[in-house]
Amino acid sequence: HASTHGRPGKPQGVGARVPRKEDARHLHGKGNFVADMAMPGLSEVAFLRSPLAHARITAVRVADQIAGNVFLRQAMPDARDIVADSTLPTYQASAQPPLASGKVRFVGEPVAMVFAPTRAEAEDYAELIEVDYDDLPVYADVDSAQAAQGDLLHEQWRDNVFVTLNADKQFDEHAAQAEVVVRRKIDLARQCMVPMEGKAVLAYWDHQADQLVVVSATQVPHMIRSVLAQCLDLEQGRVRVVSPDVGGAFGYKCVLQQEELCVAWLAKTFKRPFRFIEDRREHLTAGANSREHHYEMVAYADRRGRLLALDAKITIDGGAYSVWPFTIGLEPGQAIGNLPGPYAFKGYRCVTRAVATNKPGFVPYRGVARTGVCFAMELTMDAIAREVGREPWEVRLENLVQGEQMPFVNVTGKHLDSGDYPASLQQAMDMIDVAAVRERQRQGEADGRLIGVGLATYTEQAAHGTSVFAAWGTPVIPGFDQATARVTPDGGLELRVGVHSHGQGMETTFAQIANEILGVDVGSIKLLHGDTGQTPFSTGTYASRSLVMSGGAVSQACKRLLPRLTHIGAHLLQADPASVVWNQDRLEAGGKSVSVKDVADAWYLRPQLLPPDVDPAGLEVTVGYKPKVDTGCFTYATHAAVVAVDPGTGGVEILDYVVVEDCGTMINPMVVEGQTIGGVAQGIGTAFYEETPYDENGQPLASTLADYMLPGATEVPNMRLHHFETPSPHTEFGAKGMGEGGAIAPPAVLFNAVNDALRPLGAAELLRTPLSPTRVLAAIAQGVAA
Ligand code: MCN
Ligand code: SMO
Repeated sequence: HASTHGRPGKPQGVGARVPRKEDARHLHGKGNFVADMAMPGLSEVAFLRSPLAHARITAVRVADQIAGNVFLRQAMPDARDIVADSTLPTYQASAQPPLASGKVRFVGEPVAMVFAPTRAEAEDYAELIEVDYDDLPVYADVDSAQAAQGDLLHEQWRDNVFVTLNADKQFDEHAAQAEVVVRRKIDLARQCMVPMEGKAVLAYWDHQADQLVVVSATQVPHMIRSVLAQCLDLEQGRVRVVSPDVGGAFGYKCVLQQEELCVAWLAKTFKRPFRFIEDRREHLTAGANSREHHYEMVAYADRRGRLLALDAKITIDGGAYSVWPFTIGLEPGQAIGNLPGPYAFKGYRCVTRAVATNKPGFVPYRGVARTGVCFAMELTMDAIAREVGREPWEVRLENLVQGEQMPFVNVTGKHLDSGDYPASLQQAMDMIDVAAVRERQRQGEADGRLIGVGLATYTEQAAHGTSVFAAWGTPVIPGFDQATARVTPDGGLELRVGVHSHGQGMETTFAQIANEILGVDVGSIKLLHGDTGQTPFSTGTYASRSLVMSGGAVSQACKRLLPRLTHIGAHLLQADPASVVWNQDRLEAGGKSVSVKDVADAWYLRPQLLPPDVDPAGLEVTVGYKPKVDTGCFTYATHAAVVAVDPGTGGVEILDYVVVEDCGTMINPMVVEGQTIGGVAQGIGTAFYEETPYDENGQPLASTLADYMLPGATEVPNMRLHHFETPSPHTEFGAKGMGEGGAIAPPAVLFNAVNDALRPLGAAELLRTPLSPTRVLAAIAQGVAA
């Protein structure tokens, strides 16, 4: 690894491989998750869920002995439906009731809510509820939904389309120059996120604060407070949202979940504690889905493989409801804007739409639309290479934005801020040794397997701000993020941020930022996060924004504390403030020194020692920050893999996997590597294993982890990572966000590698996730037959 070891004199500062502070707690089983919490009088909640994908509810019968424990939509008139509105011109908003009302729109939609002292009892009660349904036509895929006549998902809509977006940038003039035209249909399966902890929420009434407290496994506590206050008709000050330890989120927990609203309503209504813990079956069948994109790509290129224009049609299966706050508009918005990725072509036409179907709603998932667009773009790049008879990397080198062109505004107006994309490709080729792979292919493998190499380069727009979100039309638009930094009476440091760390390691990395500026030992720095009662406002953790935004605010807050500490410290040393120097957390002058602790001691307990002109704001700062531009910073990477395909069984083994990534200055390279490796593991799942299939009646076919396959330790190979560190010109320390990137490229890389391996057999190209052995064998059979 090209590693950084902290700057001289700053062994815990920016760039240091500080072990994660949070790990000791988790490794010793001391984490505190919603399911760990105990409370006197706690009731557990279960939901009766729809067995049908699209039907009218004609009657509900609840046995008398459980009537007091069961709630239907009409019992909650004071709760509003969840409506994620958008300013996109063609957008049609859905109204998602907390419990189905009148009709159901997907299998698993909650119809009734039941509480009891235990979850088992609540489930038993739910079985005593009888519901009569009248079938409606089921739209289980985007084609049937778009062809619908009458009986739309949402009665008042024009058609079953949430939103349509169009782009046309000098398409005709550039396409007209083309010498070759390459067409591909490319599809990504529907899948779930499967965090270790599903959705979990506990709500109670704090009588002392006269406040509804909602303890929720969420990435976005402040936003959940806003929307719950709105949906429950409470003042914001009457709601506190706390996000405790969260067992992975990956986007699933950045939206309001209807169960969250239901449980909060119970606590508001009955002024006592209620809890809901999603089980695995609920997650896989009724929880949110993601990734399902369908592409029709037409690439116009010259004979060298230089892409001149791209025509793309992208159809996204949005499920039944648009999620709050991002709306389903986020997905086509990001897809249409990010499809060109790292490439410099000039002609672009794209129409993308999100279609409503009778499936659970579509939630952003690590990488968001970029996993889909990278898959489509990179498979198309390989298809162009085949067409013009060149190596895939040669074609990419023709098309990538060149290092000396940076900063570069691409065809969709993305402000690519820094870096050298071709250099990352070259580095990945060197590490994976493409020449050696080609030689090995010529020799053939003793065991009869076929070897293939694949690569993909992508951009990861991260920490994008106000203008970008405004263009996506979402009701929540991030602006400044704030942080509070406070020197505690014992000389430690307390940081407060409104984002939430649920595995990203911010308790460590934010402490490193503070250490870089104030020298306080990382062990004495405490990060308070994820509690609207204790932290300044932030829209939360998503879009790989926390480090740049909240970390930037931490940096700014510490920089404002520094002169105050210096001023008091110099006075204690009886030195001229201009003559003192900081060495770690000690201030030195004339052979004497005082520590941050001494300064804190003076401020809190010995005010007689303070300088007469001391700043009365003391040792606490709250400051807002956003980067110099709000167009985001563009992390990028090239991933490359070598695979071996067994043409007899269709089995694929990953022999080698390399990542060359550039997220600007790394705060902690070990954390960056952990984030990358975790993301790649998820990307391997998308490529090879994960799928939530639905039959034509809208019935989910993978309802347990026996049917829904996840990669385990044996499916995730060791990876070799290499870092470039091109600082972003727009952010504190030049750091760029990277939390999603690992999950973007693997499907593209692995499909390209498998297709490369299968070429000698004349196999059909594999263009649809997941890449199962059955599909590999079918591609071989199809190709040979053709
Ligand atoms: N980091 C760094 N140097 C950089 C960039 C990042 O050291 N140049 C560190 C940061 O300090 C932080 C981590 O890497 O500790 C990720 O930072 P960032 O890129 O800002 O991403 P966020 O913290 O905003 O996390 C969100 C991102 C998203 S959107 C998803 S989805 C995702 C992901 O993070 N979900 C995760 N990684 C996850 N990791 C875990 N374990 N669990 C999830 O649910
Ligand atoms: S999918 Mo990540 O929460 O942006």
